[in-house]
Amino acid sequence: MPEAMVASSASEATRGGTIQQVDVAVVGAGFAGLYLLHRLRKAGFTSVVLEEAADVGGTWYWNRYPGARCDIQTIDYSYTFDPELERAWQWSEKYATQPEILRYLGFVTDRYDLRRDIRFGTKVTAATWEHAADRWLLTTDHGASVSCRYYIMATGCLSAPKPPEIDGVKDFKGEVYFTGRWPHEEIKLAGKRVAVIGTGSSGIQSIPMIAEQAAHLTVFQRTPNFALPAHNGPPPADRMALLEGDRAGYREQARMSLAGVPWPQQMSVSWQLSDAERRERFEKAWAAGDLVYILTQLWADQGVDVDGNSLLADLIREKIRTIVKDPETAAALSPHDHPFGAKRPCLDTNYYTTYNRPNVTLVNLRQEPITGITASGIKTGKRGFDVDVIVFATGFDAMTGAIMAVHPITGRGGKSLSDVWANGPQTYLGLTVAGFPNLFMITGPGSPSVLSNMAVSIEQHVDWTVDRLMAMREAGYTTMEATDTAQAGWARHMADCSTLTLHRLANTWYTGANVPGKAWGVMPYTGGVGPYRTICDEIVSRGMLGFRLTGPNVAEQCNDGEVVRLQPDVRLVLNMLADMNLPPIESFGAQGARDFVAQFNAARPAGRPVGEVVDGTLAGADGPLPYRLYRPATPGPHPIVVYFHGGGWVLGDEQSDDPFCRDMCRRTGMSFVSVGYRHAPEHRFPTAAEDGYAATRWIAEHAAELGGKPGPVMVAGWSAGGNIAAVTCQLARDRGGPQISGQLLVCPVTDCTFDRPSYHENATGYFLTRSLMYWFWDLYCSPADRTDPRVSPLRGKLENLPPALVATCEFDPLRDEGVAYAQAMAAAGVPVEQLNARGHFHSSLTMVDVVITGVAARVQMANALRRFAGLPPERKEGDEGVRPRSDRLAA
Ligand code: NA7
Repeated sequence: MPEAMVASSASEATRGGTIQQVDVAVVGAGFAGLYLLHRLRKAGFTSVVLEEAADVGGTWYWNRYPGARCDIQTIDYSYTFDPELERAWQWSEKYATQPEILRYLGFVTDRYDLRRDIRFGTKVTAATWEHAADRWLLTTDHGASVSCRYYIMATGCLSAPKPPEIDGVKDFKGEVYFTGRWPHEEIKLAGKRVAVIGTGSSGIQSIPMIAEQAAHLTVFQRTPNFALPAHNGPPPADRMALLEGDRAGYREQARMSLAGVPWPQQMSVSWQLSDAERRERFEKAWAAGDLVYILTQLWADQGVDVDGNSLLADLIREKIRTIVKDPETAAALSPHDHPFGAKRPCLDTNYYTTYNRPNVTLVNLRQEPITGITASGIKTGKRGFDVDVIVFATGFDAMTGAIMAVHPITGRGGKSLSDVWANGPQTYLGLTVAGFPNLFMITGPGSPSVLSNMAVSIEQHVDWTVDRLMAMREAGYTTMEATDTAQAGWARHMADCSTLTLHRLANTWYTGANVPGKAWGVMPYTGGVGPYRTICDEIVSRGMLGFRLTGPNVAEQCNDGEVVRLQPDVRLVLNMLADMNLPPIESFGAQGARDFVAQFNAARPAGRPVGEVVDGTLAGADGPLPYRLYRPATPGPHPIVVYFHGGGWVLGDEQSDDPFCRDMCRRTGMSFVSVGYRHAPEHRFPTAAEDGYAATRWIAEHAAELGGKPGPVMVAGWSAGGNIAAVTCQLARDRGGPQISGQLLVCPVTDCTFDRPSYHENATGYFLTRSLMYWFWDLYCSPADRTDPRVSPLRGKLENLPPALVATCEFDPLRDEGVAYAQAMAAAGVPVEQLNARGHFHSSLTMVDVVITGVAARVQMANALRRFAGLPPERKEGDEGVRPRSDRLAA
């Protein structure tokens, strides 16, 4: 008999007794819990939903403060699992009010007859994994306990309000309200003196409404937030037409997008646009009144780069100054402590204009912190404010609060979830936790959740979870648990993803910084909704990778491992390349391959501006060679780096690593001279090496003419260019100069053997293939010459070489020869710094602005060059590892 049927009859028998038996227990009857119940029922699982509130709605049940609305367009913030349901409901507004959303959820509940399996007014007080039975036992504050095979938290991300954290609240004699627990009955504020503490979304939505009613409103603001006009009204005709024109396509595009709303990926970068073009885009976005639009559609670097971001933040601050008449108030309302979007921006209706009203006062808590609450009102360090009503819009213990703090959850071996998460949430996919079998979280920490359209993320999580339960039932498994390896891998992947965006640079509820004592870390998955979905699907297609499955009559299955070992943006690039299904580059022939690379490079984002770019000609080993000089914007003379491009001695030219040269020029404050050395097969070994050496000598001799600092130069190169740079250092040492003060070798070719492990492990699938390397070698160098140190520098004398930084990438056939060269130089007494870029491929570090996660490596490389030149390191906010100025918020 299927388990569902056993449980079902057990449930019948014990209903009204002390334990209710079900297959699945769900906590929460909001967006997630309702859809879960519907899917579970259809799949034949017996289920119960336990809900503390008196009715459905979840966050929309509790958050009924004046002005509460969604901030994703409502046509996107809807269920999409049933086209009939979509047709049966019409939203009246672009951003629906809380009452309308609550009506919608009630409508869905009734349409699918869900209420009969929801126990309202019932709070779970403890959840314990019972190992002998392989089931969860839940105790509740009302009615029967529940025994279930699977326990699913559909508790929402923002449902545990933060305590007030301010002394004296209980002494206050007036009325106190929390936006997150607003009373159901009408609250009369007319004629009253009202205080609002907090200016997040809840404060910003409610303040204009409260100001219209109150005799006087005093707003206590700790951190100003970016707010954008919602321009609410009927659902916009253009979006409706898109949706109705191809509903299935529109929904699918949302599912595969980054934020769960179907906007295309923006390609132009800020420095490609003029001031006027940027302003035009900004004005259009300001008029559009759409959070996801303004967060993603202005320029490609707005969400990933501090400079690109501040261009946008400046324009918003300018708007605030234009709207708010009092300059001091405008200044206090202007955010300066976080990048735009790093903290959840708000959508408003008349927020900033509200501060022009005579009955509204803003108190800047950064200048006068609240010292306490008294019987008559609020005291700051400077003054007292007598009020009749205090509204706390102070937010939530987000992401983990509703799961962890609400009731003790005890997993395998008596482990408590609070202990396991004491230093921050640990999950696999934000869905499961090692040590807690059969426990699932819908939109838990570690999933895109609050950085996405929740409706899309909820449906994906519910579908994935219920599909897994069905597959397990089919195969006879009764438990499913994440492995430690998979969970640790996910934590690494999460950390990698968090270098992609600027969320790590703000103290917010995304990072736990809003709750005193909470562990700091970016909790939502920042890699995007579409990539996340493909990862979840990949786990299934790879045999439930990272999960241990057991059952009474089947052999245990555990296909252990990490699902993503590549950096997130490298994964996207490689997937894109795989989708293009290109023939091997070597099949094009040398000229065809050069044309292909030129075409490929033409499609990449334009390089960043530097002070000056000058093309010229220098004397090579055997005639003139072109060069391109990149000069910093700072006054010179600058130290000079001689740069050799990649391309296997066959492809590329002095312009082909343009974005990398610009990036390094900006980061180091040094001039880069990229050399157009001659290529094979027209010019075989040792032409490239001799050109490299001759060019370095010429550049050193003409340093002053090039605007550089006379004296030693540095050399740098990537791939075959790294080979030329390494060889140049050996030749300069042996031929009496020029003086070289340091070498930066990025994924260099250093040896002619192909038997190191990286050549086998990464032979295919990572763009630079083993067969492409064979082809390069064949075109450049005959077998008899290959052990010559001018092409295999690892075989040369390594003493007395300039200090080096050797960068290698994990998924690169050349990795191990780079490591070998670094080790051999170090053994020969050369000061060597080794950089092993985890999760990167051969092109990662030079694909500036495409592989954003390469920034940490580029910072390290730039610092090494500065050190070689005798300069101190330079760090700027936004670089990897640079945290917000303070890890904690001070009032
Ligand atoms: P938020 O966005 O967390 O906002 C809470 C606000 O309250 C924020 O301005 C806080 O300032 C402020 N706050 C919190 N604690 C204090 C104390 N102790 N003293 C003074 N000010 C304080 O919560 P919301 O409910 O507005 O919005 C939550 C999400 O719901 C929102 O992002 C949307 O996704 C929907 P701080 O910034 O911490 O300095």
